[in-house]
Amino acid sequence: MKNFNDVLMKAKDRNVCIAVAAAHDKEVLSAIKMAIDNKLIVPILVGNKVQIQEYSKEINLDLTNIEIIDETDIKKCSEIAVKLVHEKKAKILMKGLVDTSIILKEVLNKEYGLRTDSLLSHAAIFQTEKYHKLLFITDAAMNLAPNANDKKKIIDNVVKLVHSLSISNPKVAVVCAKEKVNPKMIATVDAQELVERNRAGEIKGCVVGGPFALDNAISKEAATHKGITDPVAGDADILLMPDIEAGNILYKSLAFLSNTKNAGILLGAAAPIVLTSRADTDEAKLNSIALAVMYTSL
Ligand code: COD
Repeated sequence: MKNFNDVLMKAKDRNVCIAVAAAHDKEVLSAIKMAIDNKLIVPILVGNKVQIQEYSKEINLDLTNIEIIDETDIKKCSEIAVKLVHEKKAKILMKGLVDTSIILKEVLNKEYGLRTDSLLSHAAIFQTEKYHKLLFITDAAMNLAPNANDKKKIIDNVVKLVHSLSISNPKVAVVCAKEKVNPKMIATVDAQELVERNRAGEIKGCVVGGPFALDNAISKEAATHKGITDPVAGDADILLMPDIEAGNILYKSLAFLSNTKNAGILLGAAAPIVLTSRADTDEAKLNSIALAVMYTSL
């Protein structure tokens, strides 16, 4: 799959049940409407019912057959939506008008959360005319300063997502500030370790390359200019970012400063979690729902 349209087409007619935490948001409801129209989902909306009704009227979302759980407190909304997934009444969780850290704390709740043995991590996906395929960026939203072991688990999570889109053996670029290993720059040391673990067969289903500065990961021209011959250089499917600040800044730069389409999803939990920034467009939220639908059918 080369773009979000391909993903949307594949995710059609699956009607997967999704629990939306703090659904009282016009962009969220607009994405839900488009997802219903394409038969992607059957939603359960948790949030301020009066506001949900008002926004739905404005965007012509027919609420007749949609279950609404009336709750105004956003932490409680998150708890209820997480429990719906925990109890298997829904197969996908979606973040609505709620802070990422608030919903993540509910997801991590030991009693009713969605923990598994895996590390939870976020993947953002971008489509841009400036790049020849979908670009996956991880982790822009969950893990603050992952160590090499965490990074291995973050790669495992995103590779599984990429495989769900029928993209085999994706190229993972470990992004740093330069392409040579410097013991004082931990990200470059981690990159070297991850490449070795990939070559040893410990990190599977992908080809890991690095360290790379960002330009060498995504531009063949830049890589060639610097004499880099690694097959991942200039052709990365996945950018593994050194920490949350770098990941998040790249995500926001692409989303707000360039002409891109994007999506965001949290991986490694008991169910996929649609996790976009509150400021993201309804289209980004729809793309994220489509990805989550693809992932549930793994
Ligand atoms: N995967 C699995 N379990 C985890 C993970 C993870 N990625 N992170 C924490 N846990 C478990 C820990 O093992 C522990 O048992 C429990 O959760 C609490 O861990 P703490 O004490 O590290 O976690 P918190 O509650 O202080 O913080 C967890 C958050 C996810 C809230 C925190 O990591 C966070 O704020 N992340 C960034 C969210 C954010 O603000 N993003 C902004 C960009 S949109």
